[in-house]
Amino acid sequence: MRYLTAGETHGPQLTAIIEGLPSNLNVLAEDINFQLARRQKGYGRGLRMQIEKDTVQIVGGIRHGKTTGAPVALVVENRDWTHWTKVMSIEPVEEESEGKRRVSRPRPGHADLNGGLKYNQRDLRNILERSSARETTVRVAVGAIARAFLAEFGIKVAGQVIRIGDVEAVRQDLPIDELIRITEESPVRVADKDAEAKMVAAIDAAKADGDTLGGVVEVIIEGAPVGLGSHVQWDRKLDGRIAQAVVSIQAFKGVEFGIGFEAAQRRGSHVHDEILHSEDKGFERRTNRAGGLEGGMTTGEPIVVRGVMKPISTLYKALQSVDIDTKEVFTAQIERSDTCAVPAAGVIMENVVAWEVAQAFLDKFGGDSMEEIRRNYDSYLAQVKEY
Ligand code: EPS
Repeated sequence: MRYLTAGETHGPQLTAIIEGLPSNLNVLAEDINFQLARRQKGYGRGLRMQIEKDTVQIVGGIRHGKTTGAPVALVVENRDWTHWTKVMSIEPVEEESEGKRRVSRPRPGHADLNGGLKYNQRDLRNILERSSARETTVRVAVGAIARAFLAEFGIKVAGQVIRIGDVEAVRQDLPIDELIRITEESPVRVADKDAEAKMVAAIDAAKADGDTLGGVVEVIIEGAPVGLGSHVQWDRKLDGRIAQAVVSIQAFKGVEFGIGFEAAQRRGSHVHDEILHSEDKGFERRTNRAGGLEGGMTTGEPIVVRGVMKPISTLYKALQSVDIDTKEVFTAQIERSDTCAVPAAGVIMENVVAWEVAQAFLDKFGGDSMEEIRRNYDSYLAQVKEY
């Protein structure tokens, strides 16, 4: 199973094609739209989110609410496109319009300069239009389908914001449904109420200074069976695949599982999870410091993964850069930006991690229809029970 996306932030639409979904999976546009709406929320977003109201159009692969096994094609329109039809015109334009909204001043922290040099583009708009985090819209739409698939097997996905700037939440160990309910009501998707107020204040303070804030988000996937992924080959290790997916989210710079980087400071006896067995529950771990993954495979415990998002690099508080035409030093100016997109990034991360787990699930129980996958899954569960 794989997918590709296309589309620019101020172009007409974002598009995704998913290949390899089994047939007979129930997919409703409203479930995808629910995820898209979650991504648009969050305290600290800028004016663009007031223009957009992201809604999916399913334009292939689904009939009467079910997949047919054919590639699924998804489209989300950019409402802002109406303001950019000339600048982003697909057809050639007359010369005087060509330079309109041309970008010659690369912003530090963005793809602008590297992309301009690499693709030999003198208008850096040709880089920033595609590197923009707007692209995550359609990745969330793809992830919504992965979630629908996982839900068929009782696998649940949740997320919580752990840090915004210097404010760290006290991690709440709540039942997953409770965690989903509480974070959904929070403007910063955090379960710790004290931290919530401090995070909102930190975003206000950064905004007043023309600055931006990053943070840490955590995703929890509960109900995945033991044995997704594999130890036998580097590119089949599920933690490796999840790490790649998380760091591929715009502005993400790091990833950790379970106790993560803290493991470096602890002795082994305080890192590894002891193994238990009982008649009714089978094998279990006493703790879940590994974050549900050992040897590149799921242990059957919840998958717990955190991603680090750097502060958004489009700053009102200008940083120094160099104009690509004149080679003169300047301090960058911008028109609009988000102050903090960490809550939205949490939703994006939930959806990209869900995709990786769904893909590993399909790798293991592969079949062309949901019925075939279910048979394979049930037979595997019986084998694990007998072990
Ligand atoms: C983004 C810049 C802003 C964000 C955008 C990502 O857009 P604009 O330049 O149009 O103001 O709002 O995020 C989205 C549009 C979105 O849907 O999340 C960037 O440069 O990455």
